[in-house]
Amino acid sequence: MQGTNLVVTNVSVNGVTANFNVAPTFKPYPIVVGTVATHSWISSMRVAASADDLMDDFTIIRNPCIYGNVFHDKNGMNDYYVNGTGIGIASGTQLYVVLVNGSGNVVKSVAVAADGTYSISNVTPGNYETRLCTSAGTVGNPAPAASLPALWANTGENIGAGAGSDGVTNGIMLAVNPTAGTRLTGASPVLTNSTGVFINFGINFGPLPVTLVSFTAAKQEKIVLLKWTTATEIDNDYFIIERSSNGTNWETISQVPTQGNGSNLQYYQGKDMTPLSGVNFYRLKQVDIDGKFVYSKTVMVDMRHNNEQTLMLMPNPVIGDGLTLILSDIEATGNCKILLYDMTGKITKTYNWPLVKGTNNMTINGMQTLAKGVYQVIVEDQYGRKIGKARFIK
Ligand SMILES: [Ca+2]
Ligand SMILES: [Ca+2]
Repeated sequence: MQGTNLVVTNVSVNGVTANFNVAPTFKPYPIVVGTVATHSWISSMRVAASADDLMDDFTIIRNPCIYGNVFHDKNGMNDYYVNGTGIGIASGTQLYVVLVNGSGNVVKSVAVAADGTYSISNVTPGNYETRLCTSAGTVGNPAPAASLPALWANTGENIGAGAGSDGVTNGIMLAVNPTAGTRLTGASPVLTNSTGVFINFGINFGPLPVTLVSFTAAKQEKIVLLKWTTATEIDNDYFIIERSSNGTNWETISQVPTQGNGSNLQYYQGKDMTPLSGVNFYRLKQVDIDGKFVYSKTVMVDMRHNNEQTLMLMPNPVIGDGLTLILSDIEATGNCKILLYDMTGKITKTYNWPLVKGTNNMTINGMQTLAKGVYQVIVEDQYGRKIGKARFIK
C-alpha cells in the first residue's frame, strides 16, 4: 500500500459512518482525515494503514461539547437543585445558550430545543462563559447580555447534574473550561458523546415567593426538631411539615404560619412529637396566599438506637457519582456484598468488597445513573448475613 493512492469513501466504526471529504495524503502511510456529518461532536477522524496494510490505526479526535438543559424550575433553589420541566420557549420567546470568549464575543450559540435541551458541539478547549439569552447574537461580535422574557427570572445555574448553583443566579455560568478533545485509538474505539461540560439553567415565571436558605431535621430524645430559614418572602401564607416513611407517601405533621413579607432572614421551627421508630423523611410544603405551593428538599432522621446504626452513608443525599459506606466494628473478613434496593424492593445495583477488620470505608460508584428517589443499602457478609443497612436519597 505504501506509495500507492488509496481512496477511502467512508469508514464505519460502531455504527458511526465517517464521510471523508478531505483529499487523502500518504506520507509514508495512507492518512485520511475527514469529519462525520451526523456526529458533530467528532472534530476529525484519521485512518492510517500500517505497514501490514491493515487499517488498524484508527484515530478519532473528539472536541468537547457544552450541553445540558434549561429547566422551568418552579421551586428554584429551595430544593437545592437546578431542575424542573425542560423549556426552550418562554412566553413565546425562543431561548438561546451563547458561548462567550474572554473578549466578550460570541463564539457559538444555539437555540434551546422545545424540551429544554441544548448542545454546543465541537468547542475548542479554552475558557468560556455561557449565557442564557433571548437572542442568539452574532459569532465574532460582542455577546448579548444574559436576558429572559418579561416576568421570567433566573433561579439558578450549575455544572453537572448534582445539587447546588454557582451562587449568583444571573443566567451566566462563569469560567467554563472544557478539557482537551479526547483521542480514541485502536481498531474498535467506542464512540460516546460523554465528553463535555454539562450545564443546566433554571428559570421561573415571576420571582419565587419564598427563598429557603436552610432546612434541617434533628433527633432530640424521642422527638424530631425541624428548623428552617428563609431569606426573602413575598405573599407567603404558611408552611406545612410533611413526613414519610419511604420518601413516596407523605402525611401532614403540622402547619406553621408565615412571619410576613420580608427580605431579612426569618427563622422557623416545628416538632414531630411522634416520629416513626425507624427512618423518617421530612419536607416542607410552602403555600402562597393564592394557593400555589412548592416542596423543599427532603431531609432524613433515623430514630433507631445508635448500636443499630453500624452503616453510615456519605454524602446523603448523594451529590456526585460516588457514595461512601462506613461500616465499623467488623470482625469477620472476606468479601461482602453491597446491595442497592429501590423503593419497589428491586435490586438496582450490587457490588463486592473485601472487608478488613475494624472500620471499612467503601466508596461505590454509579450513583449518577440512578433515578431520583430513596434507596436502601444492605451489606451482607460472605455467608449472606446482613451486617449493615441504611437508606439514602438521590
Ligand atoms: Ca429546584
Ligand atoms: Ca451565575
